[in-house]
Amino acid sequence: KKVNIAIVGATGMVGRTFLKVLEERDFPYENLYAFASLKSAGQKVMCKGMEYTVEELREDSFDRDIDIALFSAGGDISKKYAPIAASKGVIVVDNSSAWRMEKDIPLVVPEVNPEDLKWHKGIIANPNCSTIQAVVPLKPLHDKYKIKRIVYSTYQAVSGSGVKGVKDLEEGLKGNNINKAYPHPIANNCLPHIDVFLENGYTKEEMKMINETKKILGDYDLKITATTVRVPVFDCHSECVNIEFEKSFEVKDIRDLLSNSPGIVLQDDPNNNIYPLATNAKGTDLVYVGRIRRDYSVENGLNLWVVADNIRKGAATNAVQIAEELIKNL
Ligand code: 2RA
Repeated sequence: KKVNIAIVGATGMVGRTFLKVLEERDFPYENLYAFASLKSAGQKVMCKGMEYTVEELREDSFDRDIDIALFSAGGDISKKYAPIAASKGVIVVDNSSAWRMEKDIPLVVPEVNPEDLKWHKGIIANPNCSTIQAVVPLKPLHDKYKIKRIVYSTYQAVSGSGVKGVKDLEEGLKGNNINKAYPHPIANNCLPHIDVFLENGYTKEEMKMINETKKILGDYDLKITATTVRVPVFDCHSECVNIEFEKSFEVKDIRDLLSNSPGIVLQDDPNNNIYPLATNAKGTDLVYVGRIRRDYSVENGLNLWVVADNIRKGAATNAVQIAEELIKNL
């Protein structure tokens, strides 16, 4: 069934990737509407060889026949306009963090918890990029071995901060520390500071990984801690995931399970220097897993290295995959 789709934030980094992924996956839309702020209105964007004129997002923007709206325009825009769209019968897939932890809003990674789409009430939240790539391998492991505790250490690309982050690194590598996105030079630094610091000493990014993982896996007993770090890499997030299971396991079985789980590619042959790399993951929609090895410091402990494209699988593609699931039932 062909549907009418809207892109809110169409000229941003994720917005433009929505359009690219819709085209690559030949998403079956009849009409496409592109919305952005007044300053971007009038710009042209392309999808499937067609040119679309970006319109200014207004309260009456959804007073037309739209089935699904993909939002990536920041939390404030989502807070204001997602309910307006939903009130007109539009199903919103929102990439901002505005709605993720609301109890009646599903937080979905299609390979992990597609069943949660059944109870949406008009707004569906796309998880944080660093959470999405982690839960794809964690889900099959949790189902088979029951996870007790997770320790996340992330190495996140500057594209996670949008154009400002990319510019900070580009200029920084030339010796110009313009510090538009970050309080310190990102070139030649690892900044243990993504988003803002909270009272508990964690950053919002770290608490997103902790809280979103529990909601997506549907297990609030999970013990999780996280350190999220910005590194001088343009694209793709890399993550060290340390896991403690309730049940015992054989590493061979873990490798077999992961290589046969949806959305995962195993790249794990250290003797031949084979392990997931950001430069290999860029531009793809899969989650790459390697360095699979037992953590001998605890009973039933495991270490993984997980890499994915933070703008694609971490944001745009995950949202389009949600939209593909939704149209199965329209
Ligand atoms: C970041 N995950 O990497 C956050 C938002 N994209 O900055």
